[in-house]
Amino acid sequence: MTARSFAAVDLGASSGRVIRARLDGGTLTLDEVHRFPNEPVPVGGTLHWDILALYRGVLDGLRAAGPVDSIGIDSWAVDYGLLDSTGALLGNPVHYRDARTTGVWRDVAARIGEERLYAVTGLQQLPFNTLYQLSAAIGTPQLAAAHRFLMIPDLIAYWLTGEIGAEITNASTTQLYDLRKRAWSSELIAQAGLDERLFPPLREPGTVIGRARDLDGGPAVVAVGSHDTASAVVAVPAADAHFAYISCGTWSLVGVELDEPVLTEAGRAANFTNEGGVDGTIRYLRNVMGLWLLQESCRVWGGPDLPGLLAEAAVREPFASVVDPDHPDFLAPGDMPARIAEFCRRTGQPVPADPPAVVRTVVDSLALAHRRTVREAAALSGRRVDVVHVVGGGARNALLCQLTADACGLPVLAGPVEATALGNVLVQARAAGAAGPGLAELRALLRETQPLTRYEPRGGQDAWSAAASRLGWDEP
Ligand code: ADP
Ligand code: LRH
Repeated sequence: MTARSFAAVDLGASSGRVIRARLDGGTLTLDEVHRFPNEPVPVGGTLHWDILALYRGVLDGLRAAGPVDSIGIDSWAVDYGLLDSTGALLGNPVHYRDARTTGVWRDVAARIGEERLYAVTGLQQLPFNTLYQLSAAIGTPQLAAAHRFLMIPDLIAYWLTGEIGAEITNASTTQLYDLRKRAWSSELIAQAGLDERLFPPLREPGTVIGRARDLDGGPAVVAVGSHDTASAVVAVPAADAHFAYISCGTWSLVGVELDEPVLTEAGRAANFTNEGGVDGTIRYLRNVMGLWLLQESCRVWGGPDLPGLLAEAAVREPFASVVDPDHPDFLAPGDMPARIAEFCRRTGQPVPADPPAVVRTVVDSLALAHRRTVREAAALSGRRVDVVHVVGGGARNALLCQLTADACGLPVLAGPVEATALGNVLVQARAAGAAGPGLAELRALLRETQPLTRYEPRGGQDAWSAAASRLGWDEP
């Protein structure tokens, strides 16, 4: 079989990258050809993505990648751009961490009905779901002038190819998508007071979007799991169905992969989400605030050496203080160490005295949240979990992986770090007839080609239970 190469454009909340992958028989190699920062910009009190800087990074990366068989694009979920009737972008896309939905989401959810929203979309309530962002924009001249709504990867694909469409895994994060009909929800769009004509035709992962007009040779752009978490879950190197995953980067997306959604009242009350995965799978998971707490602390400290800081944190006292990583105070950008200190003060715990102590508090707290969420995912779905896969940048954090194994009382298999790009590439490779056919075969290829690190649980479950009860968490 001839060698194939594919380019994955992966836009994460902390950085964008273009990765070239080469698939030659049973060998799969990755080469990061370009990485660029993703730095949001506050303008007039609103936090924006710097979408043109990101697009420039995409083009520079694709040019550096050279000739490829195809290109796939993924990014974080929920955010979007609006096009006018000539196809021009109306304003810069707004960052999901912007405060404009804070006062909106509860009212909209109450008006439509939380039970109905969950029955149709299966989604967790996050204040920044697209439904709430668009609701906050109702009445603005920008929305009035909008002709089309495009999510971030669909916008990049449109700029590359001129083709309009909405890829389903990312559409499933909008809270305007009917999970079972696999279509935009006319009912919810109407109830939200939006114009259904905004929403483009849906496309499935694996379909050709068009040709990248400005690149030499005009390579094909292929739809992948354009929600980064959908691509990351494709690249979980699981050997059977009894696994939980933690897609661990800016967020920790913690859950199980299912064939059917779980739309129970218990799942809704626990704020579990049913996001659409590749091949009709369901990503049954909950968002844990993730390494954002660490990233934002490091920004405030002026960018210290992360591996050095983690090594110091590893020898600090465990459980000195723990925080609930999902507390709404931690969502917006700002002085994270000060917010962590305030949480500790409020809950009568010692305030971490220096950066390694803050890092230890964050890592202990994330491992604790991983434990709670893995247990809940298993209990709510009825899926037995024998192993926890940690993929994404967090797989490089040995302290977090070990503590997650300890906390869950299960082995952790860490890697691949670039799971999202790999999932993106594998769906392209399958569309080209060079891999697959099923997720099982794609994952077997990963197990054979990607380095993975195993962490065994070291016991001490009582200490984790005690830490959970300090936060008032009921554990299943
Ligand atoms: P995203 O796609 O959301 O931007 P990534 O999957 O790239 O996130 O993960 C970024 C995170 O990976 C960083 O916040 C950092 O905590 C972690 N990370 C990156 N490099 C290292 C490292 N050398 N050691 C430990 N953690 C790391
Ligand atoms: C991770 C992610 C996550 C969403 C969040 C907005 O990058 O896509 O799945 O909930 O960003």
